[in-house]
Amino acid sequence: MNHENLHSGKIQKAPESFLSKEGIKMVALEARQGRRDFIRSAFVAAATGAGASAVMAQGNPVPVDGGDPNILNLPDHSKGLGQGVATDGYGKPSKFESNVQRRQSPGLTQTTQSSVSFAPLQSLFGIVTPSGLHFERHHQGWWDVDPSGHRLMLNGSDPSLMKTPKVFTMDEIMRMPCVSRFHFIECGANSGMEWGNVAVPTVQYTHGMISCSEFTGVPLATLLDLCGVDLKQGKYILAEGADGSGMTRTIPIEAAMDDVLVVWGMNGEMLRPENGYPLRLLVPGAQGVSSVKWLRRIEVGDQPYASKDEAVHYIDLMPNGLHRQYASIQECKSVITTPSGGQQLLNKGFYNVSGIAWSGRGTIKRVDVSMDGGKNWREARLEGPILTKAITRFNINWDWDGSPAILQSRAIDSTGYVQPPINMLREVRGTRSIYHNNAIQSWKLDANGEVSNVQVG
Ligand SMILES: Nc1nc2c(c(=O)[nH]1)N[C@H]1C(S)=C(S)[C@@H](COP(=O)(O)O)O[C@H]1N2
Ligand SMILES: [Mo]
Repeated sequence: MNHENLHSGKIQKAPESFLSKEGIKMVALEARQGRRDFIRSAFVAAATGAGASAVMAQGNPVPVDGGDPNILNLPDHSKGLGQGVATDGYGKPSKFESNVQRRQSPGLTQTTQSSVSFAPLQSLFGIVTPSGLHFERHHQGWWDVDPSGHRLMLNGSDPSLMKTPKVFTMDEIMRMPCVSRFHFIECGANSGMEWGNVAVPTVQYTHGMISCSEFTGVPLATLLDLCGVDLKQGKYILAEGADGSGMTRTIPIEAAMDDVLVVWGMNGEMLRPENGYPLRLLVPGAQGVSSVKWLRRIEVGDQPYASKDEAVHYIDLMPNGLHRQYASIQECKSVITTPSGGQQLLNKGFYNVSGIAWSGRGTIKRVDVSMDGGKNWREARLEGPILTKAITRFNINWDWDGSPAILQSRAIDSTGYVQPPINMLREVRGTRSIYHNNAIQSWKLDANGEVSNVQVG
């Protein structure tokens, strides 16, 4: 009898024990005889006992030598009847994953409405942030807005800037030709505490104000075209949110006509209320504040608006005392998420060092990783898909010899820009900034395996 091994893609002969009613006994016998593949046979015996399929029976071969003998003790879930389909209608993570949560930083003032929750980057894989773990930033709390009452208005600051201003319902917007794209949203203040040499303990709090999702919506260009925007006079747009924060942001018309989206979908379903349900702006590559949530109005103007969120907030205080304004693009950046601050390596040996990289200007071209604080660098593997203005996952093999180390990652984007060391960035931008820290992050690994946040270079 032949059947397919789904893991190796090879056709294999079924082991004898698969056909045996006395599989478990045979396994024990094989173990005494020191057969290397007895664990696979044990799976076979267990699987047939529980009535499982031959495919499961061909699961991962595990070498026997020194293997955990518990593999031979069948747990209840292999012998009994499982639960029926989940009755709550919307799935939840395993109870064993309940520590994977968005959290408020212990280093920031805890308030109920003007708040931030950080994504648990240390627990995530790949490039997509599960919607329930997307970081949150609210200037005046969030609302679960009724879509049937929600409206979006497009108008000109002067009638000459837009021929036919319009008010859209959600139904009207969702009938339009839509696109789905993966993009990150990163708060301009992500990693902001590090400017002042404050070593925030974990990657959740140093970098957890970035998330990446597949967003679905209509290009803003489609709406602007529909309303007859005058692209000769119209130089900027103002995006306005429907929450009490009076959130308004200026966006250059070139971006508005390029890849800016008016989105309702996030990771295959409607936006979550805390992320702007039912409608938000998404300005790919720009600091998060430009992606106005609960979007209610787009105005076309002929000059920047200098609203409170661009004249008083979201400005960078430079060493010479001047402010840098409208610096909205999130420059190329990366961080190692495993291992990272607060984690502990169990012993020396092999580790898959993993992290994320992104650039507000395009795709990630390369990520280098150093284990000695930036003296030597090795190129990491970039895992696909590599998408523009989205998170890219990188991995690199490492054999830890048990001695202290300093782990760093350095990303290079499609424009050739290289992520800078923190002190190089400080030379240009000083130490008084809050926003736009895209410096290389260093994790110190002690001989006892403890990982902590340090500033190097
Ligand atoms: N209307 C409105 N839009 C908003 C905000 C807000 O408070 N109100 N916060 C902004 C900020 S500062 C950021 S970083 C992002 C955060 O998006 P998220 O909460 O979906 O992660 O939304 C932006 N859009
Ligand atoms: Mo933000």
